[in-house]
Amino acid sequence: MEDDITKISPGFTVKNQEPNPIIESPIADEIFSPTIPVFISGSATDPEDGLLLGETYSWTIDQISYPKQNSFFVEGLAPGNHTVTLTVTDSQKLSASTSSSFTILPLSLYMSSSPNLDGQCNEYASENNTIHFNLKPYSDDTRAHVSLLRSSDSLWVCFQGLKHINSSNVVVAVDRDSSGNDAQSDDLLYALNDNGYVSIRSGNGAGGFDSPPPSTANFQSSAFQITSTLWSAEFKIPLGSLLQKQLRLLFGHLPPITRLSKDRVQYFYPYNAVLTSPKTWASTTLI
Ligand SMILES: [Ca+2]
Ligand SMILES: [Ca+2]
Ligand SMILES: [Ca+2]
Repeated sequence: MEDDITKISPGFTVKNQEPNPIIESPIADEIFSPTIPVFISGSATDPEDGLLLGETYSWTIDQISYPKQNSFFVEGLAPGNHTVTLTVTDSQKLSASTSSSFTILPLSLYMSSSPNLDGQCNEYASENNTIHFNLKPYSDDTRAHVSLLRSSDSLWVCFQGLKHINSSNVVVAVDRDSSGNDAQSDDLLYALNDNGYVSIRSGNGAGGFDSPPPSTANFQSSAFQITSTLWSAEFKIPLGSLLQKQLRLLFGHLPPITRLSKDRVQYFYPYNAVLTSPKTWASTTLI
């Protein structure tokens, strides 16, 4: 197809030029607190089209896709380094990309007094050193809320707003030495079932959590019925000699195993964590 310019200048071809995407937020190597949503924003111009709108934007963070828009907030990213990529496409289907890296700081747990192990989370609100975050949203976009603190010998985790899902498990996984790609024998999965059943499993070193726990794996938990559809749960996990150490932690609400499938939804923090892969969990510093 000929356009006006090629009619005026025979033999001269106007080549479509690629668009120019810019990531405006985060700025390069920006550092974020772990429990605050990260603002992602970009813009793009094109020599032929001018300003490009958000529907031509394609975002990924660590290869995971996000909505086609100019800006959005992202929650539940794991502590560590991340890469955000913006790809924009002009009206002639020519694309260009740009990337930026940013860092989420580890969870930092300062010493606190012990709460009451009663399945309720109200006393966490008045404790300065509590860390608060959400699990990945349920399908109706509500989300369970997690409060976390530590005392001299224990890690305390309180889950609020848990949906009743028959035979589901509320879990905390602890990688005590922050090592290894697969869950190892010293990596423990603490679980409280919707029916009140408590279990502890350790990693088998080959991608599973099916080994019995060590005899030292003391664990206490308590559940509380808030309404007919919501409950809360509180965990007391012994820290042993882990003062001043790095851990990796995973928090989640898992639908029953009978619903296991390729597209099984798991409500984790970090949102995209993998149960059997501690390197995807939340790096945590005990201070
Ligand atoms: Ca163009
Ligand atoms: Ca309590
Ligand atoms: Ca480990």
